[in-house]
Amino acid sequence: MNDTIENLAAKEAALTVELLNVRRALAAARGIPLSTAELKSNRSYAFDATGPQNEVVLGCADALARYGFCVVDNVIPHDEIVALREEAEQAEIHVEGNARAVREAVKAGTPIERLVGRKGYELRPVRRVGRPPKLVNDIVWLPRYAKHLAHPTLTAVAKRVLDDHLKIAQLHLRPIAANATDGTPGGFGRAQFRGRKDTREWHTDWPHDLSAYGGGRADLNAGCIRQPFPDVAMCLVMIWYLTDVDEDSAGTFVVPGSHRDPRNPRGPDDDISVTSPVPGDMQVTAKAGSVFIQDSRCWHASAMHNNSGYKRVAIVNRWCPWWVSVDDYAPEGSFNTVCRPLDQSEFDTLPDALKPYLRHVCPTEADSLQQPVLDRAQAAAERNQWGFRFLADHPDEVAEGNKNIRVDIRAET
Ligand SMILES: O=C(O)CCC(=O)C(=O)O
Ligand SMILES: [Fe+2]
Repeated sequence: MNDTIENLAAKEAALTVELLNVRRALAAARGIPLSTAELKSNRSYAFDATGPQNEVVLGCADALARYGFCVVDNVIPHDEIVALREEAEQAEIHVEGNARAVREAVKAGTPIERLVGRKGYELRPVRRVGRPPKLVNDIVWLPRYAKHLAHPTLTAVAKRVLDDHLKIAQLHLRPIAANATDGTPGGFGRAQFRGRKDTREWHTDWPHDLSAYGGGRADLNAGCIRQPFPDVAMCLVMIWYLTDVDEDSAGTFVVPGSHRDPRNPRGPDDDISVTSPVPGDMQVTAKAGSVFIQDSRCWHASAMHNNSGYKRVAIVNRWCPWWVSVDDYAPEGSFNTVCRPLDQSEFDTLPDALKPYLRHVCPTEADSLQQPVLDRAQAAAERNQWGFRFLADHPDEVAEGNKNIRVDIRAET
């Protein structure tokens, strides 16, 4: 019976290989793709919003755990897409114009606090006392989109994966230019690097964005989880495509399964080039009106080429559970996209379904934990009280009360 450590280790290794093979066979039998090529062509990362909600939610949660991303098709009704796209195009002009005006005024020497309330500058006070104002939340220019943002299936996915009380930590547009008539190539990022299909801009997103928006600058660094990342989903990034996307029209690049890899494209010790393709990477394919959802740990990139002839129009939001400190750092980050604020009247005009997720960005709106979080705390408090009632009522049985509870201290390996 008393096997040697060597024999036991050899048995463990053999069983591990067998287990892996059985799992692969099981995955294949269940229709789960084993290669990126298969995943790309069968789109088993995608689910139809018009299907039964519980199935869509389970499918998305499973895809997020397995691949690090999923797509929900048909979130926006077809007859709304053009209007939302036009609204986003107009919003882009407002957002950029506002940021430019504020930047120029600050550069010319006006303290940013003095621009609040001045015509031509849309700045709002933030919740944290002593912090400078920030650019207003982009949602003020997207009232039509606001009606769709708290989509019941998407919020159910986010609640299942993250927690019951959610915050929209960031919301912004992410257009990707088409080829311009002056010869400037389409794509994301600096014009000099655009146009090539064989280059990338790999990163993971906040709070797993290793350079944390500010690098070594204490005034701009928004914080980042330390490597290796714990295996916990802390943020879901939702990209609402308002144009069709594929390999020619700026579908998001992803590396399936990368959310669980201890390395990171920007990891100082990980020997990865952020600008080179990664074997097994792929671009998402989706119709306008679909929403791409990814775990913030998934390695991904905006396409640096766009040969479709049209600009990609998309809106990004980052959803976090209540326990992620979405707005504590980057004390001078007036221009970043973190928790851009709303004033009370702007908050009041949001659709009721959206309010719980943006309450935290309105400084005059009271913010507290939401009902499901309270319910589970109440259940825990009652369970705690039960233990003390048990002690009071059955003092002779207490010592034996947990005799069936076993906690295993043996290490996995
Ligand atoms: O443009 C895309 O498809 C990806 C955008 C992205 O990476 C981001 O906003 O964090
Ligand atoms: Fe990103």
